[in-house]
Amino acid sequence: MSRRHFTVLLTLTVAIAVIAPATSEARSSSIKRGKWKATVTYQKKSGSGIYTMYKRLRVTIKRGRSTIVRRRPPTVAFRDHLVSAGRPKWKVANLDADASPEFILAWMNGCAHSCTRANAFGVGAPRSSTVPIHLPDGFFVEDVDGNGVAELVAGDSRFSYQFASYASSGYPILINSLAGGSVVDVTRNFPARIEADAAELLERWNNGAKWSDGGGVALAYAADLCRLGRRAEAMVFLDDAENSTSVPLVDNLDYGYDPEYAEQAEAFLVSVGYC
Ligand SMILES: [Ca+2]
Ligand SMILES: [Ca+2]
Repeated sequence: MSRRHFTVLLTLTVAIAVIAPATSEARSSSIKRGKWKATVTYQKKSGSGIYTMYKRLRVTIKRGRSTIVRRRPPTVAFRDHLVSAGRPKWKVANLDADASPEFILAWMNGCAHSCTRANAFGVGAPRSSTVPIHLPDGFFVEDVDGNGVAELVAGDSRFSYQFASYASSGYPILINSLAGGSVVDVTRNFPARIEADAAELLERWNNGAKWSDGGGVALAYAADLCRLGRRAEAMVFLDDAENSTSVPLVDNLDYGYDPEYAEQAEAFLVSVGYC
């Protein structure tokens, strides 16, 4: 190489180094299970600290050297599905009948509350290779009935802000199964867990919610009762709650006693399939 060519090349290299974005902003996170390895790569979009946003999520799942899945997280019912507030995190479990692990990627999509979105990347049947699931802040992977197939356990995010502030919202237990390749609500198969959840909500009610901003806790308790086949008891409870606790009023600026609380709470529980 001539001196002139070397100078041009050096100049170009320096120019590219200046123009090119810093590669330090590319990130990745991996998890291993046996011969399987799942990786998500992503790039910093904006912000800092716990407010950092990430973009361009890409997932690769390998078994040994073979790539089984390589794709973006699936498009689901929210626009910013490729944006994550905070780093995306992996969980791994066996979610269906075959012995291969499933990898679950969870990320926040930037909304204020109750907006963790998780995606299960199954590595069994091709049809179920990606299954979008919608769960609130924090969910657990747990084999609830000990049959070797894990379920996803959380509170039902649809109850957020219902008849209560966010902090005072009540969330009935929700148990999802992905055993068949799609998301199925199997909560009713676990009445003992619903009973335990109802007992916690009733304790919360008696320890304060019954006097103020308790519309969400009463709603969640009634939801559990309905799932236990105790709808009449749930309706009596909501009628009593209407007279004892305050809820956000229609204008959302003040709290008070809403004479239509019980009726509206029942309508909500019917609309989400509890009662
Ligand atoms: Ca499996
Ligand atoms: Ca199970």
